[in-house]
Amino acid sequence: MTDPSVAISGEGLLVPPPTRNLGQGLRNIADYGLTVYPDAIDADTLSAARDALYRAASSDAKRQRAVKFSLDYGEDDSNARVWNVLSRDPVFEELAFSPIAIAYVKALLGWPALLGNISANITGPGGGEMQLHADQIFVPEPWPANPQGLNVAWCLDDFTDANGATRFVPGSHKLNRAPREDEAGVETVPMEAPAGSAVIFESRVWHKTGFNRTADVRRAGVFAWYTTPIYRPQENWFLSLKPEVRQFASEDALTLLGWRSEGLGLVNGASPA
Ligand SMILES: O=C(O)CCC(=O)C(=O)O
Repeated sequence: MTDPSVAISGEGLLVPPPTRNLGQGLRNIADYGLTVYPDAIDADTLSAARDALYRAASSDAKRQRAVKFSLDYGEDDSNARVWNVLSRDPVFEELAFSPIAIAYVKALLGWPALLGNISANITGPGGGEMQLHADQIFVPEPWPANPQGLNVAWCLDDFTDANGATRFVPGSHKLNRAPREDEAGVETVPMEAPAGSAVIFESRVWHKTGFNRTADVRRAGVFAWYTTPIYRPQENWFLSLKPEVRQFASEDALTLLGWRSEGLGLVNGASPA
């Protein structure tokens, strides 16, 4: 089966309506691979996170530390990625350790789980799209029957078709494999969502950053990536995290960062204290 739009549901590329209900959100993820949680952050947090992110991106650019991404995550002058936002401003702790995100992580992945990475993608005018992918590309195929990770995308700007909203192949998680090279061009649908929404998607659903076709609109999204605890986090928190984050972290946050654990990541056979 090479055409996921046929494999999925026969209904075309539909996305589920937004919901704040966890049960409905989990059903959406089971059916479509994704769900949208509207108004997931209050206006003050949204504005603080947006300011902090654009400040960090501009500081990176001034210091020639900007990280670009596009098709191959490399060669695009308009799009920018900001890694490890947890160490850039305390407001990002509210996203990484948000009760909404943690509820989905516990329900979908179980507990303990790990925060693999939290970074931001800013699309810029004319910015290219990313390669179609599933997030658990590091899991050898055949994949287990359950998702090994979960992504919570925090929309800090409105995500629109024109400004490069993340594009999905809804239902593609049911194929339980990564897209093949000859499937890079399959039909996708933009997940349009107002600023302040969280787009929550499981690790097997195919997706990519969309083209930014605007003349002057940027699109900032913070992507918090969580996995079951058998995977090494993408970010090496023990080396990269600002000490203050750990110092004031909740027990759930310490678990997500690997400073509390069960079974793996122990110190002398026990969870780090
Ligand atoms: O920027 C986006 O919309 C998607 C980002 C993504 O899929 C990634 O960074 O792996």
